[in-house]
Amino acid sequence: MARILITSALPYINGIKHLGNLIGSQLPADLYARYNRGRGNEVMFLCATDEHGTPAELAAAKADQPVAEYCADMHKVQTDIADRFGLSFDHFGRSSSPQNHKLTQQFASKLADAGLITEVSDRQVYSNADGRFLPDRYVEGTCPNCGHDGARGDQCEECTKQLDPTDLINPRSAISGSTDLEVRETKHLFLRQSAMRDQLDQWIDSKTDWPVLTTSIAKKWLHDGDGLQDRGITRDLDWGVPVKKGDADWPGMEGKVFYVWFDAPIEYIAATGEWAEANGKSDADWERWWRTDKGADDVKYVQFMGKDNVPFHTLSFPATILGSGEPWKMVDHLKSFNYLNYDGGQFSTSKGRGVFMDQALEILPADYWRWWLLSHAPESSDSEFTWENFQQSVNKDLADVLGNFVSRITKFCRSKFGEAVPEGGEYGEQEQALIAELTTRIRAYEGHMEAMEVRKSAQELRAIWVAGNEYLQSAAPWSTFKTDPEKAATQVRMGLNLIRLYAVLSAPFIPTASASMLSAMNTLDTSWPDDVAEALSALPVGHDFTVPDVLFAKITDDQREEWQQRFSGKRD
Ligand code: B3M
Ligand code: ZN
Repeated sequence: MARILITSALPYINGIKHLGNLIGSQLPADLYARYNRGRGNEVMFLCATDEHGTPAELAAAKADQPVAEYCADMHKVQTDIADRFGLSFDHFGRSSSPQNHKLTQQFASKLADAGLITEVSDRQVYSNADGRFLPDRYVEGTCPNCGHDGARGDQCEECTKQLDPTDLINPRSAISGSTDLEVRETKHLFLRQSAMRDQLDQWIDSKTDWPVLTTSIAKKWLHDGDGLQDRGITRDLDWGVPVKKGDADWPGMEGKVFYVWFDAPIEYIAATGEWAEANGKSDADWERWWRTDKGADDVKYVQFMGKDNVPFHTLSFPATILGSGEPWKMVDHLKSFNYLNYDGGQFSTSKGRGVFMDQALEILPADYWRWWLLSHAPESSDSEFTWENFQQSVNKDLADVLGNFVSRITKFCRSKFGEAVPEGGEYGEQEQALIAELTTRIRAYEGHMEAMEVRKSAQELRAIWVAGNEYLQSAAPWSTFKTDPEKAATQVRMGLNLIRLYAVLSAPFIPTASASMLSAMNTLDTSWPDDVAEALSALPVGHDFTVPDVLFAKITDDQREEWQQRFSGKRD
């Protein structure tokens, strides 16, 4: 049994995420977590809300709430939505937790001891109109790298370049819109990333099995020279982890907090501590996932994220860990995603363009979305959500191929043999051929899942459903029954066993439908089909079942048009 540690990039606390965010990290991470649990591996799957920094402060100000209260409320909202999407986190934490405060301050202390932190008199943007410093997203302007207007002071979303507010051309305050800005001196801590360049370079070179998207982004920032500038890790803000050296005050840093991108990845570790506390576990129970001196050396650690987060996970966070000199578990495999676009443009949180997670669940259950998003994951390039494509894949894959199969076989059995697995005889030639085909396909499915090839996994799963349909079509028990009822019974027994098998294989993609299928088949047997022939005899003769409700309803043209209209513009 392997031990798999899985983290998804932490969604910012500022509002409900859209489907593009969901498919960029949390959903594929969930797929992988569910698959590994299904294979009997020990899984620790973590996520949390990313609560510090300017996004949180700006959103709280907009909601007219104190920031701590805003974050507590939004954490509940995000937890509930994650739950309803079937995101099976072992713990969904908060980067504002006491565990993260403590760990972040400890990391800073270790880095300082190692001589990797310097105190710099830094130049920061100050707004005369707002009477305060404007770190990160408090400043907006034109990207010096690609010319995109609307780049933020921390990063350009368009070209992914990490920025400092002073880099922006034509800067303006995100609070007041004022352009009456000046640069003032203020003291800050800098992490000497440049001193760790060779170490990071070697570490990335050792990751030969990483996707090209990941390594190319990392290498670009490493070798362009400016990717590994020393980075300011403190800010003039009220909300965040106070700058301390472990438990001790840090002279000169009073009233400052750590930069959100310094504490956020540390929350991956801290969330595991939160998990331990919430479940009455000991420190040793979470440390065995993270400390290589305490049992974590046999852990496989996989991170999921959108491409804009890659530089922080391949350079900044590893610099924190390597620099601490402590034996923390580092990422083994980093799976990154391109962007999902929406109906001829981009998803936009600010414009309310596209479907947001709460709205999606108002119109259809989670499995419909999970299937479409995962089977169209933006892996090798950006991909696009269109309502036509969504309607087509739901109606074909889910309703026609899978749903129809389940409905046909259970209803036919009920009408001819009653609601129990009929006896018939041994599986014949046709069944053996099906078993052979499924064996090949299931082994391929496992290979794709293990390689985190999300689209290929979905394609293979669909092919597995199709194989069952084709079998049913050509075996045609409804005709066989007229001349050879015993043979028809054998075919139906195969069909019912296929439903259980499909429930097990499909659970990572469509957990709710899988649970309905298992419950209709009246079984708790979710064992993985290591031996397909055996798996297709799991439901014995005489085993009771029921005909399930319709698993997937088709999307009508009217619905499609209505939704297309509804999500095209400004969010109300
Ligand atoms: N919250 C950025 C994002 O949601 C950020 C990820 C943090 S992962 C440690 O795109
Ligand atoms: Zn840019």
